[in-house]
Amino acid sequence: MGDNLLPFSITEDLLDTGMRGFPVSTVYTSEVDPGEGLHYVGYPIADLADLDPEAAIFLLFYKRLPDAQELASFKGELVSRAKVDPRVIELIKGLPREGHPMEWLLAGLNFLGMLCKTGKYKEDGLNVVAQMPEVIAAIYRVRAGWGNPIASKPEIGLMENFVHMMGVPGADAAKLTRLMRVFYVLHMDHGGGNLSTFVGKAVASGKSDMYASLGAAMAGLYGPLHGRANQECLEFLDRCGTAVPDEVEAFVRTEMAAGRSIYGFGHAVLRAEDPRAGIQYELGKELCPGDPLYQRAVTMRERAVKVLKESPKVKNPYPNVDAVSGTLLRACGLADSEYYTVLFGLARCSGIAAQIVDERTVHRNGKGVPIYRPSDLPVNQSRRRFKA
Ligand code: NMX
Ligand code: MLT
Repeated sequence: MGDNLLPFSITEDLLDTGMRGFPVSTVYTSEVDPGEGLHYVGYPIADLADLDPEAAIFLLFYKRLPDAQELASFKGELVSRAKVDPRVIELIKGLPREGHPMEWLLAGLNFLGMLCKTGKYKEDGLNVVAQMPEVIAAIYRVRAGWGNPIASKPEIGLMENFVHMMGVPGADAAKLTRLMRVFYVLHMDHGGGNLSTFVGKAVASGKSDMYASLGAAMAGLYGPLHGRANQECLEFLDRCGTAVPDEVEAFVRTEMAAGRSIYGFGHAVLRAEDPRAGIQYELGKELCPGDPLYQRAVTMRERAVKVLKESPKVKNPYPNVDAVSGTLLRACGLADSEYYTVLFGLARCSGIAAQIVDERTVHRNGKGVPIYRPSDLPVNQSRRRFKA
């Protein structure tokens, strides 16, 4: 097995578990407690939800909250990095409508990498953070057929500018901005072991650049059990078609019996309701209390949990970050659920970029962690043994 540094031996029953419970790296940005949920640099997420997104980004990159002067200067820095090379937007305009918005996002990251990379992890990481809003807004406008991209005004603020560039037809910009600010902060980071972050850091460990590493991470986020669960969850609520508690419960039972996922529920690490879900249920009371789809999600909070608790195999029956986010997005004007994962990606790129910067430029006194190369337990090797 090569260098075995573990103080215990790995047996077959510990494998094929998706590495549950195996620590794979040190992480300075965030921590996920099974009971209490997400913390950024020691702060519970509930205390940060109303923070300026720029202050939360500063926190993940510098491991402390900025004072007023530092925040103003960091916002200025992001403004100075915000200009996207116009060739990237032109290339986005040529992408096929058949592609999923996340496939467009992967292409957008590739275009940025091809045309704009400096090869320095922190530099590129902060550039991605500053430029993603314009890239995602362009993806939305071009693919949804809303018209040409709208000129960026980065000085108005990261999410304020994003909502401005989206120019969502018929949307209440103030409400959407309020939602996107909270949505961004909640979705930035979730420890180091979640699929997209783990993959992004693994790819970066081979010294791939920031853009390629984030592209790999976003490919992981695209999966319906991971980031695309927010799209799936909205479609699941649409199919449910009712907010009547007994009917919602019957729908969940039918889905379970058919072997389908109950989207927005369960988690690999959490063993209680995700505080990010709780924050969004509360936000719904402010933004769209009477919205029928929101009501459906609220009923689901009670009845899906009841049904999932009856299943002995489900370790966590409670709502996760995706349980209600789509209902808020739709109520605030973003009707098409196909785009919800790019909004997750917009935020998650900042946390993954911060973790990649740490792993590549801070850990081991700045040398970075070595290339990821875990071991495996060879099975069914009889042919090789026979030959030997
Ligand atoms: N609906 C149906 N089955 C479930 C659910 C659920 N919500 N949660 C767990 N299970 C099943 C799971 O598929 C597994 O079945 P099997 O043994 O037949 O393979 C069994 O229960 C045990 O799974 P757990 O150990 O409780 O959960 P695991 O860590 O494997 O998976 C999730 C975690 C999040 C992938 C799982 O709970 C799930 O599929 N949830 C629905 C999708 C979702 O909402 N994902 C979003 C996660 C957050 N994010 O944004 O990334
Ligand atoms: C999340 O935000 O919940 C995740 O990225 C999924 C995880 O932590 O496994």
